[in-house]
Amino acid sequence: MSYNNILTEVKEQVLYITINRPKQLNALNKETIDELSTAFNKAESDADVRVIILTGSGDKAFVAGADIKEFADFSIEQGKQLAAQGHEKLFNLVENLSKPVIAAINGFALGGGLELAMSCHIRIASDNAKVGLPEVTLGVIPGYGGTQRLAQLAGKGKAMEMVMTGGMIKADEAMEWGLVNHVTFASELMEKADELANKIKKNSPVAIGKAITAINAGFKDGINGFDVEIEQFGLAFGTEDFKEGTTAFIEKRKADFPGK
Ligand code: DAK
Repeated sequence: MSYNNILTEVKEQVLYITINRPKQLNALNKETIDELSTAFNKAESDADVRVIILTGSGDKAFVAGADIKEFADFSIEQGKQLAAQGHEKLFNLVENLSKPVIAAINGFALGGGLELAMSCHIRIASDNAKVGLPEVTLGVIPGYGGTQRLAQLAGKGKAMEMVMTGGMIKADEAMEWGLVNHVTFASELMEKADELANKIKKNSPVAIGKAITAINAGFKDGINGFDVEIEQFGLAFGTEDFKEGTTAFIEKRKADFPGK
């Protein structure tokens, strides 16, 4: 499948998705959101994909936000409708994907760009990265889950400060805030993402999917995360991955998980 705004490549069970609008600092227009949605949906059902690494093209930006030129003349109704669609199409899709998604933040991650990174399961930033939610400088608020996910990751006080000031913080500070898991030299960013992907892909894909479901459950309204954990834990016992994992341990060999 060919796309206009993203590049995709699968290598050794890792899908690399690169947002490819470097002249616009990879800003998310509607077509890019649609293409990302298609790529993530395809990855979910592709048995050859075990981990996904998402990054931006060029050395300046992961994503510098939603495409301001596109949303500049939206009405109240369009704003609400597009926010709801965007959540469903991309941001919640990524967060709830059963396959791990690593954001490799290679520069600016602003507004919708940081919101996209925060939807991913793990974030790594290059040392030149700058992140922020500058929406209030444009007269809007974060509309792709930023008010919620930033508070979950960094705490309410930090979220209030970042959203109200509209300011950016550097990679090291983002790590102190708990917004990113690792900071690397820019030249080593993809290497670090690959290192994590390689560790993850050795493990049971089915168990990983269940763990994502259980961890996410604790952040959803009206759902008891402990109950979901118990449910998912029990279900794991019925999987081929569980049989393979335990058999391999007893036979003193490395597990080769079928992902079923
Ligand atoms: N949208 C469109 N174009 C952008 C862009 C963006 N977000 N960010 C950068 N560009 C474009 C610039 O216009 C410029 O294009 P040309 O003028 O060359 O045609 C090109 O990328 C290079 O940018 P600069 O020349 O500005 O580069 P600098 O190095 O000088 O500055 C910068 C880099 C990242 C500091 C600066 O570009 C910047 O401040 N960019 C805007 C950051 C920002 O405010 N992002 C938007 C946050 S608001 C919605 C839901 C959510 C949202 C919207 C709608 N709905 C549900 C409807 C979310 C909104 C946001 O993300």
